[in-house]
Amino acid sequence: MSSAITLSDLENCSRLALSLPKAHIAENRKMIERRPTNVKFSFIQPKLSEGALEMCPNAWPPLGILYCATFLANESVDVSVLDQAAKGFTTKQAVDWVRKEDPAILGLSVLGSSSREAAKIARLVKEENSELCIVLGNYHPTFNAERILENCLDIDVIIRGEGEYTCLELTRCLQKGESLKKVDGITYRGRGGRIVATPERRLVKDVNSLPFPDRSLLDCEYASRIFGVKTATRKFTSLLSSRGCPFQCTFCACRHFARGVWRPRSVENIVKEIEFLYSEGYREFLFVDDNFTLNPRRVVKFCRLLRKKSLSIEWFCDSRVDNCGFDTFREMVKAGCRTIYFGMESANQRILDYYRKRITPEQSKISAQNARKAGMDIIVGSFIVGAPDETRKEIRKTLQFAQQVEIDVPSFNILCAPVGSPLWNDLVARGFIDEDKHWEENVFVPQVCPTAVPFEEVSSMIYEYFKAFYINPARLFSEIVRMFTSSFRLSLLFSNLVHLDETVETVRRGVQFK
Ligand code: B12
Ligand code: SF4
Repeated sequence: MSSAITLSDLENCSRLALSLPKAHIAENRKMIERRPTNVKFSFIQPKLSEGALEMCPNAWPPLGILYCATFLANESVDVSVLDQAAKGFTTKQAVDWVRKEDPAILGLSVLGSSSREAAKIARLVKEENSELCIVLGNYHPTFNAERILENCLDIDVIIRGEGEYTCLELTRCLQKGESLKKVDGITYRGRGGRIVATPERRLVKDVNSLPFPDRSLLDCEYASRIFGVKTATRKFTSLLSSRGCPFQCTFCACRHFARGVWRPRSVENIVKEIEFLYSEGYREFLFVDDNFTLNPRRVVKFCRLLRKKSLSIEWFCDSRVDNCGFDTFREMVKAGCRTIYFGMESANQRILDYYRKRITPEQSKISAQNARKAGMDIIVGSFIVGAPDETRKEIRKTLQFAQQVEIDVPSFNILCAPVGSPLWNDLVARGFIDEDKHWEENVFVPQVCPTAVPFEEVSSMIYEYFKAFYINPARLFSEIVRMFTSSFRLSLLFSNLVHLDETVETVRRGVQFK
């Protein structure tokens, strides 16, 4: 490997600078920030660690590292990207890929369920090349920066929060051999192994200024699968129309990560990205925003502009149940929105209040009815069970509620406490989560909290519910009728049948409630 950054003392890092022609550096002092460089930054989205619950294998492209890599590429940094799970790569194959790419900096995008795999890759890569700079980013490292550096000597720098500008500044800093102290938003091992955290980086103010993530950096196709079932039928990708969310639901770390600020892209900018993707053959789109429908007026404006472009596309998004009415849903349907995913969470106001969700079960009912009336093809209701102190009766009430609301697909989740969420902090304070023990995993509340219904019991309640839901003759009949009035549903059915073996296999791997 040819990379040349010395990591024994990152604050004094200079070998990368020395590896560039000296005359070139001297000549271009002023131009140094924009000059082409031989610094290569490779990114990996590691697969889930062994034993982690796999819900949506190979579902959607890793937009986070695509945003960072595209941003760097636009600044003349050489980049490459690997989605380990989508490529089906083993740990060894991922390490082989790094050897072949031979970067100076390796960035790993990590959530709780992939943190052990990321550490494994870092270990093996460092064994081969101790001079490679290994950087971690995304939610898990943001909230565990010090702990990771204390526990994992193979990792050199943590990028906290949004990555685009920090990656670029880090790259330039390492290249020039300057002190990392200047780079906001990082935590690293400084002189004598002391852990240094620089000040928070400001959030990207103008999200329209960011380049569209270059999906061609990845050489794999995504099928959009939920629990193994294909949810898109044509060439598919995900995209992001806004960042952040002003709400503060207990189970969500978004508030802490994006500091409660919602930053929308302009509708013109979003439509421009869709038009570009359309020209690349993409026809189906999933918005992965934290809060896509926060401003219904913006949604309507987006839908109207999109319709003017007369593109033959379909798209899907999440929505809260408290901010859009029939008229907004109607505009969305007319503009090609086929599937909507509502965060309904619970049928019990007490539990909704505990989650600080600021909705009522009645709002969930009404939203689903409005979406149905507006002609939405598929309505997904997402629920969470297994909260501390939630009773069996309350769980059953939510399961029954999911039968009563106008949804086509119920999505049941057992409550997780992600690091960075208020729930994690609450369970740590109550002594149910031991940070030293649990920091590297995806913590399901019923597994750690004695006042929750035990995990296995919640799982089997959900499993029994699913059996009842899907073999309910009245529901089956209405779903079949809807199938024949919706070309989208028919094509989905067809698409899953054509790849039945694949679908069955991924469902088998994805559904582990049994
Ligand atoms: C799509 C998605 C998924 C997909 C992942 C598909 C994929 N290939 O990305 C699927 C469905 C598989 C998934 C699963 C899970 N997810 Co998820 N997911 C999302 C979602 C909706 C969008 C992610 C995204 O693309 N964002 C857009 C990009 C631009 O933002 P970003 O990823 O944050 O990236 C920026 C920074 O984080 C940083 N960055 C990211 N990676 C890297 C890497 C490097 C090297 C650097 C320097 C910087 C950097 O720079 C980026 C640009 O600024 C987010 C919510 C959200 N809107 O972000 C939740 C979210 C990330 N998921 C979350 C959770 C909890 C999960 C699950 C644990 C759910 C579960 N109960 O099983 C699993 C775990 C998966 C795992 N690997 O561990 C939480 C994470 C919270 C936490 N503290 O970890 C989020 C934030 C949702 C939430 N609000 O709570 N998820
Ligand atoms: S769950 Fe949704 S509404 Fe609640 S804080 Fe997270 S992103 Fe916002």
